[in-house]
Amino acid sequence: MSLFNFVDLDPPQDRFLEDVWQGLSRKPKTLPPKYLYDSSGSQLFERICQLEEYYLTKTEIEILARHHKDIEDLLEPDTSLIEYGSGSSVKIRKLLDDNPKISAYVPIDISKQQLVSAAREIAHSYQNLDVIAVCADYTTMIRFPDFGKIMDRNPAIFFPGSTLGNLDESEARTLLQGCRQLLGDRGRLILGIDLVKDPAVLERAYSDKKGVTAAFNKNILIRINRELSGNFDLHNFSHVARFNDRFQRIEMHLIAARPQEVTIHGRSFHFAKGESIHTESSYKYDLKRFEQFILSCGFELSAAFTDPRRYFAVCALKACPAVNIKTA
Ligand code: AVI
Repeated sequence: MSLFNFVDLDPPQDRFLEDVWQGLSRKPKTLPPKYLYDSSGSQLFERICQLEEYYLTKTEIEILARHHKDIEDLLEPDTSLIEYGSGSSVKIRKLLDDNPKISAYVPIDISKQQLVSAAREIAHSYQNLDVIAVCADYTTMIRFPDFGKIMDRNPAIFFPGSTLGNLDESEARTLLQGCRQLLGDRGRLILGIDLVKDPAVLERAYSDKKGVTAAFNKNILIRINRELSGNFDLHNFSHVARFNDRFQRIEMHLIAARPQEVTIHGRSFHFAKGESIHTESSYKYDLKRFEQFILSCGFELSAAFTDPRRYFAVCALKACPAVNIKTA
């Protein structure tokens, strides 16, 4: 009989108002990208993943489908597969299908409802698999709960979707070093990353013809108006996505069309004409540099699986000794 368990680590609540006030007081103005994902934002993101221009999701799924046996070969028998930011647990099926090495699946997500329903569906589809759903913020996790003896098996983390790319270098390093500490010396990490390519392809992917990405970006202003008594006029802001060559990242901005004052929970912010709010960065990687970067986090690259256009890579990482890394 397989095990189903739900563990609530009670992730800390967001500080939405403080973060918005702080970001809009900065020069240049910013808003933390995590606030793009309320329920409307998450639905808009699902629609982005279906867009013709947004190649990331489709390409990653194709790579997982084509290379699932190669990935299985890199895992140890009796693996606990831990997924960071599991959401609807769609991609994981490509790894779980026909894979006798995985004996437990541990989805981790901050959104309790979606986590539990997706985990139940997985448990239903894979009857011999132990499923331990953990409600937590994976960016701050320092240990795994001991249910199902997750760490007595061979642990591997699955972190798909190029979500790592939404972190800047120091945040990405902290996250990977955290994975390394959690996994210990025998850990594996399977990571999806988006690769550097023609900026025109990137800008199209983040500025689609139907305007879904623009709606996704502007939704953060709607959310501020609704939840924080804001009075943003959406007609006064436009969505812009541009490639920043120096930092090798796509940036999403909301640009003020005219000078204006906006009030949020009684506090006023001035916008000059053309002033931007930087809402998200999405870093694009070069495989050679990525290999160097992960070494400094205690991982070496075992394999990188890419698509024929070399747009995206699913990387298999293995723990190795690293300078300045504390091991578990
Ligand atoms: C979730 N993340 C990997 C997406 C990305 O491509 O950076 C978020 C996104 N922003 C605009 N389109 C998609």
